Amino acid sequence: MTADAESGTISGGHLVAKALKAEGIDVIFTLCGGHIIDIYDGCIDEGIEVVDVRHEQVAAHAADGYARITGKPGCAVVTAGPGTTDAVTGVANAFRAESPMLLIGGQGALSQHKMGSLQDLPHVDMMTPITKFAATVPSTERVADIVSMAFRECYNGAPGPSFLEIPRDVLDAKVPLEKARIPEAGRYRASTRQLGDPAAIERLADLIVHSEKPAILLGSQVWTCRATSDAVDFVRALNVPAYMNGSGRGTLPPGDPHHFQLSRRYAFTEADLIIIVGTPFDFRMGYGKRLSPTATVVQIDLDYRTVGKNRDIDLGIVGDAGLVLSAAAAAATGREDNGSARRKKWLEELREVETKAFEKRLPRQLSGSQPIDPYRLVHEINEFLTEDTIYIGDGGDIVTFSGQVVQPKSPGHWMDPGPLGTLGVGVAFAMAAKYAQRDKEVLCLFGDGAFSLTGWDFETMVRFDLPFIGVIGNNSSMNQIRYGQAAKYGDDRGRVGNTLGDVRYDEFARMLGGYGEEVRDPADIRPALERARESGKPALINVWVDPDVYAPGTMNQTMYK
Ligand SMILES: Cc1ncc(C[n+]2csc(CCOP(=O)(O)OP(=O)(O)O)c2C)c(N)n1
Ligand SMILES: [Mg+2]
Repeated sequence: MTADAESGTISGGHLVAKALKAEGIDVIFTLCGGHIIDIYDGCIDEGIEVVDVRHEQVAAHAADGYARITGKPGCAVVTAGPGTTDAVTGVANAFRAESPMLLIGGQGALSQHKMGSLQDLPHVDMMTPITKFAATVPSTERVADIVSMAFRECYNGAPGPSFLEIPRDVLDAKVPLEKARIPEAGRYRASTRQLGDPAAIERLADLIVHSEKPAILLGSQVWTCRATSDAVDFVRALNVPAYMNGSGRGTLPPGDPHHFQLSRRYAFTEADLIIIVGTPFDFRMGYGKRLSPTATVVQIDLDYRTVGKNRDIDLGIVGDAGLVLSAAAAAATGREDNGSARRKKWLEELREVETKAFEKRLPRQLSGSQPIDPYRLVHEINEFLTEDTIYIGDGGDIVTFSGQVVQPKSPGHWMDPGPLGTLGVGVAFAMAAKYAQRDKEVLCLFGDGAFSLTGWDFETMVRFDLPFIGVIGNNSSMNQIRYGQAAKYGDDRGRVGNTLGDVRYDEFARMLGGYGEEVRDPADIRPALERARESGKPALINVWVDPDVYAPGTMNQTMYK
């Protein structure tokens, strides 16, 4: 027991730590500042570990990543002013990715409000458009109360980030324990899971039972809702081919008869029923324009604002992916014939398209050319992943290649920034994933440009003994942007603002106490990955890839058309 507890008082920082503990949070990601140190002191008492990083953007991305991996909210704590502005990108990324995290920012003392105190900025104004809730904590007594309020708001509809600023005098002051409201674990917020309109679920069951050619897209919310087994049961019971995107990847393992990937465009053109689960009609979905105009379209989402946005739908259901899919499966199973046998031919048709597309690309994946074909690199990574490898993609063109080839073997084992497309999430996501799941292997594929943005936090991975396998697809360029520039302005004038040095990231890793090696021959990729695995250290394998080869996904981007 601390002296404060003995004296019957408690400070704001200790109240923060108690509120975090009530959420089951066991770590904060932070970069220090005088405004926030009392939170660290509280964390010591509550047994919450303080992981101190080298850039606040990384702290915020790590909180986002922690939320995705654990299903608990993540927390980042940063100082006032530049500490908070540095974290904006991480919060924004979590906002677009629907990831529940709390950013706590310091603030000048209330007693110096608007007097020009050190690092004073209007944080709440800045954070309001990119959070579900942003507020100032007005008094020490209310610190834990408002933290619990922020968590409640994180889970309103589709989850997302909250922001609180705590003025220095509010944080440091001590109040009598009995005056502070300290919400108790499990007693201050309710589950927000919703089943959806029962009539709509009956209708979905009807549609599926009568469909000859259905297809389902399992998006990120399938993972957010931890709906893996409900989704798997649904597609198996009703014999529906499944495509996956975002964090929904890995819901079904590769090789599963209902797992499809390369035939998606064909399926969405030929299907008579398309069920979109937990992913918006945004740029990744061509704003919903690429679906067959004659198909019946069903959209299931946690957020009512997403349903029917950008294109009309035939049936919308606002609810939890798992609850909705299991209720629909149950309703359909009650019918005399749920139609699953009739759909056998449709699955065979799609499998054929799938196999042809795979075989067409295979020679590229096995290419022995030097410099290395990026397809070969991502192929080797895909072969190397185990059921227990969490895969992270952080880069441009190289990650676009991997999106086609790399298939996570288990649910929740795929991490990408999400629709904000933020470069620089990789080290932070690796940090959060390894921290939360020590028994998992973590592999991150970086573009050289992406790694450079936040790469210094490789040192944090070393300091906290968080081994992971980093692979840099090094083309000494920002290739995804270069492609569009070359297409628009020609090769010469297109080579501006996108050229990076030939940097030895393997040496950088070794300098910081990690493992590193470089690869030029494709035959050396696999052995290098294995040595990185065996090193038991944070590792960077610097793979020189051909800078003049672009991913089809990059070449097809609508922004270049
Ligand atoms: C923070 C951020 N800055 C800029 C961009 C724009 N951008 C998208 S892809 C890309 C190039 C990335 O280069 P690299 O990571 O080396 O991958 P490559 O395309 O070369 O494979 C850039 C700059 C972005 N998405 N995020
Ligand atoms: Mg690059």
